[in-house]
Amino acid sequence: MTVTLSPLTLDCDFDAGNIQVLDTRDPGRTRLAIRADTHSDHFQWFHFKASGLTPGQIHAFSLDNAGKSSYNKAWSGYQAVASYDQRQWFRIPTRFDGQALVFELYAQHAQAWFAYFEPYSRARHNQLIERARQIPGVELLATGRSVEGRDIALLRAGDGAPGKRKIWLIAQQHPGEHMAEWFLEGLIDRLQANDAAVRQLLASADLYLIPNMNPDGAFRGHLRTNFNGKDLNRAWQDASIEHTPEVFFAQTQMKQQGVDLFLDVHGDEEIPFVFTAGCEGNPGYTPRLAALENTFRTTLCSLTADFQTTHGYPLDAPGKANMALACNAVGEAHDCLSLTLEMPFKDHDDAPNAVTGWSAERSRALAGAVLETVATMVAQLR
Ligand code: GEM
Ligand code: ZN
Repeated sequence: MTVTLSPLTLDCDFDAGNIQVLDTRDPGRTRLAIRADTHSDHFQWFHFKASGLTPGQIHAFSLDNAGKSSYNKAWSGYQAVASYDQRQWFRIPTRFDGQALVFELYAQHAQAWFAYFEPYSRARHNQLIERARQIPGVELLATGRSVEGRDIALLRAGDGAPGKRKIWLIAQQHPGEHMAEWFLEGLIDRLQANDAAVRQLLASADLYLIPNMNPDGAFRGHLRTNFNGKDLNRAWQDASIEHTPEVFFAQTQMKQQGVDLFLDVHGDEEIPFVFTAGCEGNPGYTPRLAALENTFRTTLCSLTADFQTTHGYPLDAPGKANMALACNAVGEAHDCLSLTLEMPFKDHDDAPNAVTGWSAERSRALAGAVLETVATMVAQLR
């Protein structure tokens, strides 16, 4: 029996939306392209809605410019995510031919959303901040402003009393790395639970949290940059209110409050594992800091199968670190344990999940293990 598919309607005019429609004449294979970040050549993040799907039929979508994206080697082994309700997301069959990334949905409903990773919306961010402010002991300590004027919330859990260690976590400098704010949501969930590990931690430390460092880029469906096309994780040596107010705000607050442990939460396009990168290339790197990095990694490995230390970025040679990166700049300025935490856009191949790959849920759960890790280390930080 021949089934005539109705023409599809494509939409991305919403929070974190990104797609360019090239050709919808064949509803069985819609041709699309990913838009670049504003004032930048970076692109990789995509997120769009398709309506007019025919349940029971396969609809293919082709991102024709994927082969020219920022991390075009990352598409091999990658599977796109889809959702019928924007809550339950699942991986779908995906192939990359060196030019186009093609993914297919055996439609169960007449509309679906597709994305590079499960998006974290601005509305959910606003709800998260308001929920956090209701947690006893948590306050909105300061609010920065992005280039376009969006709030950048700095939360503090704890009273800021003298002698308390200051634990900083920032997320989503790179706006397409939505797993980072899912991670911060998981951390705030644990603060709300106020379990033994949280109470142990907050007895001697305060948490300083910036759940989204790059609200303009996130809302605009960027991969890498802020509204000015600046990579915030290359701005920590020359941040300015004009070009990178997001970093300028965070650095100013860190100078005011102090930092005893810093975690910069990211996502990685290529490496299918959860891992950290440290400050081994910093001029001020010491055996003390090396030992703290090792303790963090060893402890986190013991607490979750969703972390490992075999795979990750190449180590920086001594004195050769790029000091424009947050992790390196903060570690050097505050002589503290400072790490970049990377979660995959693909899956954590030591403990794969065929249905979801790496996901929002696993990002949230990882935050709990990180919080427990930090709770065991507070007394060692200085
Ligand atoms: C990475 S951090 C790169 C760190 N590299 C080394 N060798 N320490 C970036 O900004 O490029 C973080 C990310 O984008 O996820
Ligand atoms: Zn990043």
